[in-house]
Amino acid sequence: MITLYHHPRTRSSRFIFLLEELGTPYEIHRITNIRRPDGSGEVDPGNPHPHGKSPALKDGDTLVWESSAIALYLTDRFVQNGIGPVVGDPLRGAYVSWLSYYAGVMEPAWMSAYMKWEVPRGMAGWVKTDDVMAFINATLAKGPYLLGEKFSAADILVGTTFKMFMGSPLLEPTPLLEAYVKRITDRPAYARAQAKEND
Ligand SMILES: N[C@@H](CCC(=O)N[C@@H](CS)C(=O)NCC(=O)O)C(=O)O
Repeated sequence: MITLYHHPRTRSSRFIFLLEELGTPYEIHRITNIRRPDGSGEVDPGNPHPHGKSPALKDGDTLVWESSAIALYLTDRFVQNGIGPVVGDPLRGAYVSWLSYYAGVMEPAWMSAYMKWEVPRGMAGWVKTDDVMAFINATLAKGPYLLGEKFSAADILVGTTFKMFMGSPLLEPTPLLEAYVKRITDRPAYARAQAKEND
């Protein structure tokens, strides 16, 4: 049985969405507490994540953590709905690149912009958000998804992140990005996941 360790309105929410897309049985284990940026909250001792974060996933005795790893693990493990190109698929390279790009470039770029950290170009392992957005806009202009015609778990990570930040100082809404977010969040699996958010 797949167990998703979930705390409402955190990065784990998107894995309810992915699990609904995959159509495989799973259970949600509610993480009772996490640390908050204001210093409140604490680690739930029942959370198997090595740093007490959300999400974590267990497949029997196998523990998976880090969002991109969970996305890749699940789409490799449950291939039936084709949500992630598998080894041998010509889109596999782009798929694993987008998952790694999300974790290793996009999130650090946004976090450093949010914190107003000036990161010297060419030194950090990531680029500035303007560069990220130029690349994403160019990709989605060919779209409709990051992998072209194919929807994947990479769109779940990127599309739900855009939904959260759209209109904030970090992400200016554009017709292209708004249409992309709508395309992702109009999916029936997203609505099913929203209904389970507080489970
Ligand atoms: N890199 C991790 C980040 C997970 C993360 O930081 N989750 C936040 C909630 S959205 C959390 O659990 N924060 C509590 C803490 O950092 O202790 C991933 O993508 O899975």
